[in-house]
Amino acid sequence: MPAAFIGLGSNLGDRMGYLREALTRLEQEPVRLGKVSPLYETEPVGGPLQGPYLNACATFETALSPVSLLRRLQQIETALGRVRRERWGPRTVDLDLLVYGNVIMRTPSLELPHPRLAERDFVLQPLKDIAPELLIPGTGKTVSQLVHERPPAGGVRLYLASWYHRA
Ligand code: A4P
Ligand code: MG
Repeated sequence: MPAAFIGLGSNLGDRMGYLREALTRLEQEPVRLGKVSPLYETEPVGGPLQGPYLNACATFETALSPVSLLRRLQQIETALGRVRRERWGPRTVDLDLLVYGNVIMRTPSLELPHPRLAERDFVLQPLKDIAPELLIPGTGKTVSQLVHERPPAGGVRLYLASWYHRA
């Protein structure tokens, strides 16, 4: 089964509670959860003035296609009270599909790998914790290499190493 990697983020309300609930709901889908990264507190990138995020990454194996997986992630976001207002605005929970196997696709509703992955420390840092040797399709580079090429990550600090207990 292909391995999928997702990025989780929250900067509204009970941030850690939302991220835990998102993973618990994901475990109710036909997926086999693998590693979950530590939780980082991160300064917001882009968008309006907003509070700090908690970010993490997780990996799982799944037989769901990329499109059905994205749909389920969006359903979980909605169920957890995500209201889409402005792009890059504050949210209770954001679930981004970062990488799905070696799939490369560019459609309006789904781009794989996630187009902004390589320039975001709040994604790269937790992703490196769970998959340093993961080759990002289309870049020819591993997560470790991408991290190495970035200026030292400011605005990303370890918040909690172990925060998710499997359902
Ligand atoms: N979409 C296309 N490809 C994907 C993909 N691989 N994964 C489409 C998920 N969605 C994908 O997303 C907008 C549209 O992207 C969807 O309709 C989907 O079909 P959205 O979640 O509705 O809106 P958004 O999250 O505000 O926009 P976007 O462009 O996904 O923003 P990002 O890149 O997710 O950035 N700062 C910190 N520190 N931490 C954060 O987590 N997150 C953001 C959002 C901004 N700043 C942040 C953080
Ligand atoms: Mg998003």
